[in-house]
Amino acid sequence: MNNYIERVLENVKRRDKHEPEFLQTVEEVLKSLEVVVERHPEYEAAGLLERLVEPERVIEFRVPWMDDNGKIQVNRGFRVQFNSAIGPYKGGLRFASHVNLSVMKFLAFEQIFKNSLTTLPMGGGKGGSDFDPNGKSDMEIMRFCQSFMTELYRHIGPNVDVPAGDIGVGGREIGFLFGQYKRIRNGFENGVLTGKGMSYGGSVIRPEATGWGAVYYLQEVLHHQNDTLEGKTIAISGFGNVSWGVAMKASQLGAKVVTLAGPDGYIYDPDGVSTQEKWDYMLEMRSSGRNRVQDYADKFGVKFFAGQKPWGEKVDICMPCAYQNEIGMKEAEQILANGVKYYIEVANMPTTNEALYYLMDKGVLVAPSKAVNAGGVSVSGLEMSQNAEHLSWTKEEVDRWLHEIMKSIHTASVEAAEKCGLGYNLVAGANIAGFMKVADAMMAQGIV
Ligand code: 2IT
Repeated sequence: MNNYIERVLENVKRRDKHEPEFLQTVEEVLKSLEVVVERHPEYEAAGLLERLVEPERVIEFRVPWMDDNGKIQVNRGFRVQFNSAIGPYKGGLRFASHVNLSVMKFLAFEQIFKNSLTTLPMGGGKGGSDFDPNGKSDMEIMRFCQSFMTELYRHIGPNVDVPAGDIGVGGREIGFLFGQYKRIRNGFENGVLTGKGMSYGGSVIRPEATGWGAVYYLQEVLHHQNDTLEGKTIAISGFGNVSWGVAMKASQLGAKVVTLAGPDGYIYDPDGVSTQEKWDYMLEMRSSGRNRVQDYADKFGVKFFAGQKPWGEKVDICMPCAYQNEIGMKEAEQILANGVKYYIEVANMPTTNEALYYLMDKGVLVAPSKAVNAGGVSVSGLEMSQNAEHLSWTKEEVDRWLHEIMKSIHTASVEAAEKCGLGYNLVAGANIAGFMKVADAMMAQGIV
């Protein structure tokens, strides 16, 4: 590996050794930048990579709230403001029990490159809490969100930092968060959050955008390989908002999602998750707070596999849509043994680095999450513009624009990798393309 990159990486490994997820993403991104760094010696002179891997600001705070039994609960809140070279910090809030500083930093770091790829002016940030909304009442969730925002409000703003949803944060949570922000600020600044409801400045297609965008990106990959979606079977994990969008768009375009997965196991639906009734039921399962995918099997009379992951199923395409690191070597070997041709990451960093490079080495076509799932934040960027300009676009306009953005992300990745002599490498291509714009901006802005 390039000397400069190696030194930066060693330093991160030493200083951030207790943050495994963050180390993992830094290693993956920097590894892609070898050719670029060799062509641009001025980056080393400007300490560009050392600055890139250090967040501009990390905020950690106490979130006290009262549960329905009158008991005081305390969670930990975070906002990582990682890089604002190309725009205000932008990125989701995740409420889940696995949230910690390492997870927040990995997500914020990924977000820098993802947001850059969208071509919109958005920096990288992420936040959240180790609060788990599953099984909580609406009033508990409201009290938690109000307490969370009572600290967060002082760090965010339409031109400063614009949070959105992620795992555990959907329309309901964004509503409570916005209500409290507005109350404290005494002003209607709806550009401070995205993923809002339609009645107070939300964008059409924002709920669908991540899943639909992922399928549009997949279409580009297939097109590049002279292949099509028609008749393809797809295994996915998760059963939330992103999985819902993928299942819907894949069926509309002639393919079939045959698995869904949750913490309790996975379901196999040979007919595909391909009807309005099934899509609606997915939303019901998610909002029930039961966090069980077995409910789908019971409702539609399909098979449920308790405690198992879906990656042993024989399909054409795998699209992990749940959590980080759900695919390690064991799952990668299953995927390879099943002759899966396309491995399309959708969740943020669903693959361990070892498994990711293994699949690529063995000739599986791999697409990286920071490109594939960028449709969500792209429509968030659009929501920000609509709020700033007091206008609203139609479903057709937003969908057409989302489709174009996903195409352009694929094209930019292909071109960046080719320019560096790396062939059709979507992983390196996304990292390089995302990095170049941020690097240019950082170089122009001096040592900050
Ligand atoms: O991972 C992501 O890109 C998100 N959770 C969405 C971020 C956003 O600001 O819409």
